[in-house]
Amino acid sequence: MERNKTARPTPPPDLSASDPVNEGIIVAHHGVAVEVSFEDGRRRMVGVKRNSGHVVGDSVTVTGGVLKRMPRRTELRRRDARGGIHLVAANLDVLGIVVAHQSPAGFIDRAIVAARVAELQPFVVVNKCDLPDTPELLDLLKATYGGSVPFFAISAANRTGLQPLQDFLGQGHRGVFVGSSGVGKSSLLNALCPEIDLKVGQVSDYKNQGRHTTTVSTLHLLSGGGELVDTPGFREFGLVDITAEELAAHFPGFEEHADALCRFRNCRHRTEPGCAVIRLVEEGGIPPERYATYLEILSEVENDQSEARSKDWR
Ligand SMILES: Nc1nc2c(ncn2[C@@H]2O[C@H](COP(=O)(O)OP(=O)(O)OP(=O)(O)O)[C@@H](O)[C@H]2O)c(=O)[nH]1
Ligand SMILES: [Mg+2]
Repeated sequence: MERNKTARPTPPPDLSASDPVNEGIIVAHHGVAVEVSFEDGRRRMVGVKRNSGHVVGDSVTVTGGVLKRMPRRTELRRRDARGGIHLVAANLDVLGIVVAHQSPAGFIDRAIVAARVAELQPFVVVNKCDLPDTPELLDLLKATYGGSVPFFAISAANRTGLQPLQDFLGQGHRGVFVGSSGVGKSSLLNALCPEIDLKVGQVSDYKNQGRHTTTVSTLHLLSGGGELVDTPGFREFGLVDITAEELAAHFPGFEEHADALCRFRNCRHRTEPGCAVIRLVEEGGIPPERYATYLEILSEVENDQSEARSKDWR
């Protein structure tokens, strides 16, 4: 019988179609592979391209070794000192800003604004409250941020102050801890949930911000409820795609006075007539150093906006 020359060879059976579609969450990112935790509790490493854009917290499906990302509910981005943009994690509800020893100038403010714009609830954790130099820092930070965001004073080493944070996270939030290297993010996670047993830095009270103990972001289920991502330390929380109006609305400390309305709805609190923020600074209701920090961040945001606009024109 003459062969039909136009007939195509029979395609191989589509094995992937018979593979079950497994839904899971990325719980660790190792550059060219991610660890996925599936709904039935299994875990598996799945290969990805370097810089594939996947991040811890991403909901994914895995079919026959192929990973597909689902749309994100929230994403938190930051800019580093060299201008590089990083995704911190995906599908978060809360952002835990961890500090110890010193208040990293502007870091807390930028992180709070970034979280609020991304529709995450920010909170501040002051760790190492057992150390003698902490009470002053605690007073300063509490006065600055205590009225704006949930605020927790903790010693991971002595396990004091943990219960209020446990109650907060136990409401079912997925959160992330960010902050400089050595502030005790991994130690806090271990204190909240000892089974996690993360590696922590060697010296118990070192102030060296240069050494990184955690090198990979990892997501953990807390036994008291909620989920937390531990991240490698970083010092820069540069804002990404934030407008001056968003900064003006979300800068911590200004929202407390939201009822003292500015004349203009989109007031940037710089030179506008009838600005309630400027009036409050003059009357002593807002400390001048907080206003100075605001103006510094406002200039950055305005520069970014005009750079973005001139790129659009090119
Ligand atoms: N005194 C004191 N030391 C602490 C406390 N919490 C953590 N430390 C110590 O601080 C050091 C750094 O802790 P880590 O948990 O590794 O800090 P980290 O923020 O995870 O650091 P990176 O992973 O490098 O970002 C370790 O030596 C801890 O033992 C605390 O509450 N009090
Ligand atoms: Mg760590």
